[in-house]
Amino acid sequence: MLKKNHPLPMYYQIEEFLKLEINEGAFHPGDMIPSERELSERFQVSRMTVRQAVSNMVNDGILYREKGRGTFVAEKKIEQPLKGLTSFTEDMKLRGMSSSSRLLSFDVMQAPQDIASKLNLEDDGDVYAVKRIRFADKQAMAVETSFLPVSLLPDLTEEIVHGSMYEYLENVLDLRISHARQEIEARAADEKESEDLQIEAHSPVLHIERCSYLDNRVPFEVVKSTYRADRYKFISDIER
Ligand code: 16G
Repeated sequence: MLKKNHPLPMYYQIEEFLKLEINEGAFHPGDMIPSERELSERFQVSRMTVRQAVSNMVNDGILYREKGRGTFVAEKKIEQPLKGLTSFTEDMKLRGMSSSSRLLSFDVMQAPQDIASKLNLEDDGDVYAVKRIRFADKQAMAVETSFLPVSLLPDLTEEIVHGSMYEYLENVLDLRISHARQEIEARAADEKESEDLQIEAHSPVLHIERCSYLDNRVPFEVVKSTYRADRYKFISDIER
């Protein structure tokens, strides 16, 4: 099964073997994998080698450990291409997943300085601050706070943002969403974020800050989003 005198180290071969088994459905998300002892007997290698393979897979987010219980298969991460300006609702639909939102707050306020300058607003420019938890198949994926100019969307309501905001902009207001600029950073979730996303305190998250524009180059949204890093990864094609 494993090749002893192979240039690829044994722990690496074990990782590849276990990944294949997971992909082929021998283990499903949430299943416990065999213990170190069982794996070392099965592969005829030391427990150290097995430990190395399992640790690498835990670091890669393929497996997760629960203290005192064992090591389990994690759910596959959602792969989000860094191309195409799609809404959360569209993203989930594309994957055959259901999307929903929990509205945490819906306020109208004077735009904070940094938001006002990104949205090209004058001093007295009011914005909506819409904070939502976004769910995919009922699992919390992201917390998003969107800032949108009141002047552009005078009739926005709580009911509208329970559904798709982009759908409202495009289909009801007939606005054309065109492009965006975003920054992605790694962070540890703060207490509130871990509570909203139902993850352990200080878990890794991906923080995205994005400014989106209409086709006439008018900025319509600044969003600050926090995505679970254990469920999300961003993918891009690059060329040389
Ligand atoms: C995405 C956008 C967010 C936008 C939302 C609209 C990022 C980081 N954020 O989540 O800016 O408000 O889509 O989704 O991608 P909706 O149409 O489902 O409300």
